[in-house]
Amino acid sequence: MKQLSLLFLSLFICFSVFGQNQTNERAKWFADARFGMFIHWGIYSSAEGYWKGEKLRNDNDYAEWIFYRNRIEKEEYLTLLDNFDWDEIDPEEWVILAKKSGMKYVTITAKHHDGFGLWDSKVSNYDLGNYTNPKRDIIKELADACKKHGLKLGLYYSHWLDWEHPFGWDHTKELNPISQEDYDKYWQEKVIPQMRELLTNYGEIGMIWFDMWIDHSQAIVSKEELMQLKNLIRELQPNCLVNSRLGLTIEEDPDIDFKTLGDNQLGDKKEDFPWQSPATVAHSWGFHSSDTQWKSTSTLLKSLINNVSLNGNFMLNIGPRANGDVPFEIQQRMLEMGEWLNVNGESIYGAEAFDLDKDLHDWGKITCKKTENGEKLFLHVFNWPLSKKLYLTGVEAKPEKIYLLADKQKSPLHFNCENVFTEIELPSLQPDPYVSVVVVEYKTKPEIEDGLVAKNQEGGFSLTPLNVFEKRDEMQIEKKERGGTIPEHVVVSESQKFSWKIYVDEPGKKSVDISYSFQSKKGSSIIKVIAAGDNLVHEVKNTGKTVGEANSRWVIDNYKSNSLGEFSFAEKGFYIVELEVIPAEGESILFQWGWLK
Ligand code: FHN
Repeated sequence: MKQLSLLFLSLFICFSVFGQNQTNERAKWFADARFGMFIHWGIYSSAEGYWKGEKLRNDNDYAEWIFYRNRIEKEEYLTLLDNFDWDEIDPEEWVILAKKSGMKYVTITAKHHDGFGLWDSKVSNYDLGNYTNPKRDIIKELADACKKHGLKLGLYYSHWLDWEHPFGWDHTKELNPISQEDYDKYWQEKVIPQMRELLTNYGEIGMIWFDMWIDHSQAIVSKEELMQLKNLIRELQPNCLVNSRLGLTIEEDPDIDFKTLGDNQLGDKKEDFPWQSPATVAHSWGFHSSDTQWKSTSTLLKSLINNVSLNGNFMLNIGPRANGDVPFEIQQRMLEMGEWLNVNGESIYGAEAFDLDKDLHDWGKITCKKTENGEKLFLHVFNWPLSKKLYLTGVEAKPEKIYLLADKQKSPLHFNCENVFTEIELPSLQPDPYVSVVVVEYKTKPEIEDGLVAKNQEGGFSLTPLNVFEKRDEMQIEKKERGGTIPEHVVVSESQKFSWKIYVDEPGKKSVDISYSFQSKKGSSIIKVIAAGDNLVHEVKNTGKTVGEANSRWVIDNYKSNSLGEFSFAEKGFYIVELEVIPAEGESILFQWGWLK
């Protein structure tokens, strides 16, 4: 009986938190901040991806891994410090760059995997205090600069890996394992006391950013050690955040503050628990002289917006050089983001995901914010429509006012709103570089109509297996293959129905096209479309083969769009479009998508 009540209680908790903001008090500032700076800087910065003329030994060219990858001796590695120009190095410049870029926090590699501390650590000889004269303490300098400029300070601390300590973990120990007891010596004599130093001597620490990407059950570090570390943080700085790469699962310990996605992994679903993507501007985290994979400002800005539109944060990395300089390519992009945020920051800081499906609109992403007078939606227009008309689908309320966020006067944009459909008239020139933001104000939080297919920029409806009205999760969608030359599709071997819900704002005739691949020559397979009280029947035809890639014997099934005819939508309103794919016995139709316009 007791067990049963516990089960009900946990189910109740589960359902009652579902869909609700699960940000704890500590993490509120973080969820509001949305955008932060990551700094990978250490001895490796002066190697610039090369050791004695040899490039880093791994195609995953992370410059900060050179110690391990190129099998460098611990003492010889320190000779890299000879290239540091201490007169030039000024962490305040990084903080100023963060501030100008619109970032609200800075997280630096206090100790990366090489085990070298960027402060004067009393419990290790492998840190800046021992190798600079006069002594430098980068953590202190950065902490002071953050305080001065009003940014939060985060410290990256490599807890699991430490390549310098005899009992720290490096992957060669997979060949010559060390005992749990020896590993615990490293933990008790380096990790715990260093963490104590960092949490005691530098004022308020906003977050400790751990880095461990496998479960502790497959690693040398134990759950008890991880708990000890987390408890120490809670004891010394109760407001300090801890990320999920500490290595405990949320089931084991729900008391972590935010999830960390994979490196450069952007969000793809709305989450109610705070989360963050760590990202690089090129590929490497530490400075690498031959890394040229610079992402554009547009890509980086859209990554930030994407994450905020799903309740996530974006922490973008700089890898300064050994003289403290931040590569021009990084500065340029970050400053451009800062300029954009200067105008449009209201749609990012303190903004949240809106309830509509993340891919509903083809023009961009939506964030929202509660205000004193109601609710604002921020429509981030990635692609300014040629028609100068912006279609917002799925919101069941009449806006109070619509304007461009870049327009200080808030001059109203003309709009027309019917039921769940709002058509906004845009000026012919988009006001901002990269992305412009249209603000839609409502009196209260508007209701939404879920499951709709939005009218796209061309004025049609793209009906795909992904945006069906019902049983979306049950849909067996074959992923695209062969470099995308074979598109996403559903293999239909027995009669199958698909349905979509649309809102028609412009009554009249609309034509329907269906795209599929069919390789049999036998007749009698059909596709039927039912809408607006009418139906169209199409005899499925062989679509033949095509060449996917030139000169490489790349022959693939052809997917072809077929015109089926027209429906007459007599009135404005909601309609269900139903498609029935009916293959003849023993045949398969590969259904791709439908188009209604
Ligand atoms: O191995 C590290 C890497 O050097 C870098 O610090 C990144 C940042 O997220 N974390 C690890 C790999 O995931």
